[in-house]
Amino acid sequence: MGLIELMLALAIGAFLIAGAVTVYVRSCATYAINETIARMQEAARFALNTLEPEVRLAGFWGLTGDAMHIRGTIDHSPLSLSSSAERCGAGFALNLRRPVETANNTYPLPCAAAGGGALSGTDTLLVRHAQTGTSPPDGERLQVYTARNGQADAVFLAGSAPGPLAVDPLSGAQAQVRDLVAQAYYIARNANGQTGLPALRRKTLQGGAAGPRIGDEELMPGVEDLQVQLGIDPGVDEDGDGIPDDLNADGQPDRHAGVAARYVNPGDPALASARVVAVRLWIRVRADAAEPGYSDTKTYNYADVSFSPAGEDAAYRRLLISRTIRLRNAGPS
Ligand SMILES: [Ca+2]
Ligand SMILES: [Ca+2]
Ligand SMILES: [Ca+2]
Repeated sequence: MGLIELMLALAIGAFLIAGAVTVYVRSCATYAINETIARMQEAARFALNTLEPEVRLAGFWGLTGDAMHIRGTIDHSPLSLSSSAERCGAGFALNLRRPVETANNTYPLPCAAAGGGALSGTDTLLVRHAQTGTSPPDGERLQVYTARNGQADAVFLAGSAPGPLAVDPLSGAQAQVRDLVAQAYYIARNANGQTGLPALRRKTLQGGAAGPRIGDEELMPGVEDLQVQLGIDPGVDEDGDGIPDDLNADGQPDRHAGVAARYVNPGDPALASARVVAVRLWIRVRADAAEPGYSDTKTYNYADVSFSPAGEDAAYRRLLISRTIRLRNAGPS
């Protein structure tokens, strides 16, 4: 082999190695990006899968769908609770008339948000319902008693039910006791162990030897926005005058179709008389680290948000997903 051939062989070899290295580096970068996207998808899905069953059950109380006549609630002979059960307000556990309660772009609760405080501009979502399964009376937690005759329906806190728990041999249980569920979902500024990375958190009514109290837990780091809109059913307008019919003049529509006519932001004046039949959620997730060379130029438009990442913020990958959930207890009436 002459010198020229040798040089040529070396040059070709170097060229091939450089090519292989480039392919390797690029596939590593692609792998890292795919990992980031997969992690964000997993986080968003986990958040929505946690929220969905709770929202779906909102307003479920057991043998009655009507919270108005349940005693012990803030509207009807309210129970007196300890300060630790009332830390997030007396209505946190006892406002059964509002199974879905929301605050627009703010955190409204008197109890402090964990994780460095609530992230401004994010919505807060409160959900209340009875547990899907029945429980024996338990003096350590708030429970809901409902009976087929509706006579003693109540939220209670005692080792014994406020009414009989008879079982009819033909028609089964005549009354039920279920644990009361009350939760508030919000976005905190800091995840556990990573300052500056927002996280989805939840305050939850809990039981315990010292009585009911409010716990707080991180559900998913990386969730930087929670937005909520409510699907409202204004009431049936049979006579076609454009106003929901109220023949008995009690200020409330006489009938509901159980279908969302439109979606409104929390705090919309229409919520005062309309019924909430569906909840639409948006979860925006952010990667936990900035990506060198990446710049997100998208504008995210959803709910009442229009967000264009700028400066350093644009170097993070993001994912926005949405889900609409029909409330199980909001059928026609
Ligand atoms: Ca909002
Ligand atoms: Ca009408
Ligand atoms: Ca009416």
